[in-house]
Amino acid sequence: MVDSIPELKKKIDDYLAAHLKTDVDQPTLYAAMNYSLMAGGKRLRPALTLATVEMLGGTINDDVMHAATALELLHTYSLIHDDLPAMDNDDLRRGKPTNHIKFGAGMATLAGDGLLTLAFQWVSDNQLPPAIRAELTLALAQAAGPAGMVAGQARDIEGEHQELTLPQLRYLHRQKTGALLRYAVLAGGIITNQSRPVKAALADFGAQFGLAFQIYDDLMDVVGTTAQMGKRVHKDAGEHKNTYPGLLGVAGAKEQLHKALASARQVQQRLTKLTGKSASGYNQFLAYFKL
Ligand code: GRG
Repeated sequence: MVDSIPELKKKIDDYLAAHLKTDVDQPTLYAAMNYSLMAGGKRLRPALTLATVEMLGGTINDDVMHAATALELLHTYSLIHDDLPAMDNDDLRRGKPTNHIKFGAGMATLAGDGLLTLAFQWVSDNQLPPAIRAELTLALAQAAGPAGMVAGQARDIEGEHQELTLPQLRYLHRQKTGALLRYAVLAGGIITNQSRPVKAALADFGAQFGLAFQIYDDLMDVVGTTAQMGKRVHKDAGEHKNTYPGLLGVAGAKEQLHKALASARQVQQRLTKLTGKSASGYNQFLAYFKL
């Protein structure tokens, strides 16, 4: 039985609220890290990990929580750094002033650095079997680092001055947003010690979900509102960002979103065949995409 997303979110919120303080030894730094971490994120990434663990018959204990919520630390770092004046220069995130507006760019940079580093502490400092901790650490580094999210962000910055092709844009999205969501699902398979083919299918599901997620975010920048999104919208076009609606129009972007979702559903079926267990726990995540 898989918990609902609100149940998972509550577990994650409670765990983060209780555990961040122990590991941060400077009051302003703690305030800055805690400010963005507890600013009301949806917790989709660790929720995907926990739902995957439950779907595969695993139990959510403190060690699993420590490893799974590390990803939210890392995701929050990426948002703080993305909002900095030297990057996207945003003043609103999760419906609140961004970290550098509240704490200044120097402290915001350090809050991001602290969250990134602490994420690796949390995936490695728990009582899961050593081989599982090592595999999680490597997979997280590959997803978040210079062959994953950081590379995607670099492509994004450089791409502002050129029009990318659809395959280039898809690759950028896979790295920038998709890599962490792919890791989120894969991590559930690593924690429950699944076979190689099952882990490959989990990674595929996460990658398709991640692509859909970024296309949806692009679309919502065009058709959504600031109140819905908790951040400024209608920014991408003005900044000459490469986006799906910018390249294909709203209808074309919706078509690509539906394709990514159809692929994700196919992988869900493959997973059920491979594991003999229902993968319907993912349906609540696929319901996120409302157009
Ligand atoms: C700074 C190295 C570095 C990377 C930043 C992910 C990223 C790379 C930047 C974020 C840009 C962005 C807003 C992308 C759209 C998709 C996305 C990641 C949205 C935010 O994630 P949600 O919707 O946010 O899960 P919450 O606040 O709910 O956690």
